Amino acid sequence: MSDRTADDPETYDAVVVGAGFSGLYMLHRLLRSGYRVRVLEAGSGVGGTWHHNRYPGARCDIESMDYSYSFDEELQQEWQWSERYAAQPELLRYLNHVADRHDLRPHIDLDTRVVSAGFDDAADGWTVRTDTGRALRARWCLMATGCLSVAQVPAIAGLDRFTGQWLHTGAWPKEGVSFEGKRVGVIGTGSSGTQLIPIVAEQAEHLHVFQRTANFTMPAQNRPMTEAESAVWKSEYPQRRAHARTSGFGHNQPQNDRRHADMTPAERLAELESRWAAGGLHMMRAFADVMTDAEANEATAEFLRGKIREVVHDPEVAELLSPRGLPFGTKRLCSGTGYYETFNRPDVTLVDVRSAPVQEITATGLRTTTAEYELDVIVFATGFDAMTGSLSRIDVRGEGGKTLAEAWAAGPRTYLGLGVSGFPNLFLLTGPGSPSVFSNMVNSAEQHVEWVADLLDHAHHERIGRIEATADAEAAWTTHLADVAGRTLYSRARNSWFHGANVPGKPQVFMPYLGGVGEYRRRADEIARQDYAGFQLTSR
Ligand code: NA7
Repeated sequence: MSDRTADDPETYDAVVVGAGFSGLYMLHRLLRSGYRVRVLEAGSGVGGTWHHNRYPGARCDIESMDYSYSFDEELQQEWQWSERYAAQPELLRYLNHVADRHDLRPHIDLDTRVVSAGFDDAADGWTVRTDTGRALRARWCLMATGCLSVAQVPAIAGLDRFTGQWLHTGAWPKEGVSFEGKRVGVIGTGSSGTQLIPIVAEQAEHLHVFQRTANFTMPAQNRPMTEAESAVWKSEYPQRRAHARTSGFGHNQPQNDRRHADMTPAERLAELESRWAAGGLHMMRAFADVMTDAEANEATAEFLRGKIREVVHDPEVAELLSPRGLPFGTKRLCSGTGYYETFNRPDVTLVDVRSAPVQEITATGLRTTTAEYELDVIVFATGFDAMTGSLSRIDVRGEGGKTLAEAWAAGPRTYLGLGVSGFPNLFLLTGPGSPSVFSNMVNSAEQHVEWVADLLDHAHHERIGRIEATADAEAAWTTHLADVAGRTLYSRARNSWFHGANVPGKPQVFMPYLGGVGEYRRRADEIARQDYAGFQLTSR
């Protein structure tokens, strides 16, 4: 159903930026509708997050049976996940399989970074330029650039002088890294750090963990996925996928609908223990009001501190590992294996860089305000310029040459996290303002892809050449987003990447939508039914 002239080999109906979960499915959907599509991917392979995050221990924290595509019934019946939570190599194999299975590779350019995207008012289309010197033209520009794809290495003085090896978890070398016999320092104790630390500890001669903020790390309770367990899931997929789509977070973890105050002390304890035993992110759903009521939240936090004290032998280390001062869950809950146990090892030292910050990297290690550490390898598990970082690194210019950086100077403003006023025919997949990182990303990616694909099909049939979020719709959505976040404890914990606090100079705005995956989908579908209310659709 191509609607562009095909004379110019670099003219397409749609350009998709990124070949991760969103980009691959977007490509598949558009090809199925008969569009001419090109996908541009900066990495040397498909897979996005799972191509780049190859650090030892990298693993999804949503169960694989949920964290997988639902659009291909045969695929979801055939694919056998080996573990409850798939590790990075298996996820990457899965995404490569999808690329082959649906013959997507001929439409993807790897090792191709998009440097700019400019809207041409007269042509109602975009020109997308790459670091390989190409200029692709397309009516629709679809940003599938990921929420956590720009690695954030802190600006610590002296890194250029370091004579050892340094790495960031989010840009891990394909050939891997050996820590055998090495003195290793890991900076950062978020999801990546807490997954990596137990594995590095097993190999390194000595491991120093430089912790600025303690995070709660749940035992993942990972285990092999038996065929029997998998068969039950597969037979129940119709109901389970349907449930995930209308749930709060896009997966099948059960939610306790009772408020903390409405339960007896014995019931609360039983609930918390069962969540601990279930592992992973189950604790986030322990009480209906765990993220809105300070008492429910603190009870959960104190239960977890008790678990840390049970595991960690040295009471001072246990206390240092115990998060305080931030409500439970307002920094992303971590899920790992053997994390707290690692600090009982004689060859692992926890260093508090909150009270004595890292001052500089030296030629042979690292110096805090109170001590110096000799290191052969420094691993930065220091996170990402989340949600907007991948977009802000592209020079995106909309109507009248206005840049996205200007439009978002005070923080991202979107309509549904999908459209931006002043940037017609540009769609963000799992963008800021959508549930995205507050959901099973695969579920959210599928929902955005299907919503956008339906819109583009509608545009084709109705001969619509231009689609743009109105300023009013964008303003109302931005207000709604902030109102929803304001009703939760997240508004009390501004020191997180959800607010952009981890990137110096970044506007401090709560970026993901907290209204829930089901509610978000309901609203998005309703908007589509109302002829895409809030978007201005203009005929060609
Ligand atoms: P996160 O969750 O952003 O964690 C980064 C960690 O690095 C966190 O503990 C930070 O401490 C720490 N950090 C960052 N900069 C510094 C400096 N300069 N000094 C000391 N410590 C520092 O990133 P992850 O990769 O672990 O996880 C990202 C998401 O991926 C995760 O939430 C899941 O959704 C999957 P801070 O808390 O800022 O004090």
